[in-house]
Amino acid sequence: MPISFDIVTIFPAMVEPVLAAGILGRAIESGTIEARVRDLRDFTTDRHRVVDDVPYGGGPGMVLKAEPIFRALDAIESERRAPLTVILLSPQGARFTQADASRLSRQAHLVLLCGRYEGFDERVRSRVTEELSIGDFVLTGGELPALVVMDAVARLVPGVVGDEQSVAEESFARGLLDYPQYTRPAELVGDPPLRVPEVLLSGHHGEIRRWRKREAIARTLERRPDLLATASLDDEERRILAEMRREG
Ligand code: 9WO
Repeated sequence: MPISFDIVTIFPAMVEPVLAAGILGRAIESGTIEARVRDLRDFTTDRHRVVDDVPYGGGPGMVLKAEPIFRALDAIESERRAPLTVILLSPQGARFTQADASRLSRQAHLVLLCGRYEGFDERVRSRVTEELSIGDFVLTGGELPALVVMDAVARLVPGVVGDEQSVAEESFARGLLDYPQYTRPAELVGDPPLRVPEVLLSGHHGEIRRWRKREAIARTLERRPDLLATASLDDEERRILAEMRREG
């Protein structure tokens, strides 16, 4: 059974082209994943298809009404005939991490709920399974974060990314930053010329493997030392890290 996503939004046009392009687009086309975009206005009952209203207590801006969202969730639930996992994207959510992506990629179905304006009627949260944030900033809506979460989850589903090994071995899966990568040509002309590190041209696979480990660990130590607390390192990597720490 392919993993399936329902994205609830008042701007389907913001979401649809992203689902048509690239690796996600190919995975949807081939049926490896399923995605449906639900226009929240289709779940209103008034002539003007109103989804927002003024905040109780006064104040600036508009708040997304609860009933259209409840009707959208009821419709999805009836189709699925199962309780829903509903993810709300907001700056108030828990920080979304690779571990969340991995956990969510094992679910059969996810609803991604995109907000707009100054927020949701708080009662919407009674139907929300988890609230996620992709970072400490405010956007104009939850659509881009929903696509970020979907992209990170979908690429972990078997068959979506061609090379399973690259997904399994990528740095973040193990809690390290990537090692530097190069492709042809071996030298870019200029002053100074920019050369690919000699070891990568050497054909010594053992040395290349160790160089990449050293580079990944050095970068992580330099830029994201917090990751090292939870990284899953092998014996050789632990030795390299200990040595780098000793030598400062
Ligand atoms: C806007 C605003 C303006 C004045 C006073 C208070 C305010 N709060 C907001 C606000 O948080 N608007 C949100 C816009 C409502 C929910 C959807 N929006 C959103 C989601 N912006 N940023 C996100 C988001 C989601 C996940 N990760 C990072 C950001």
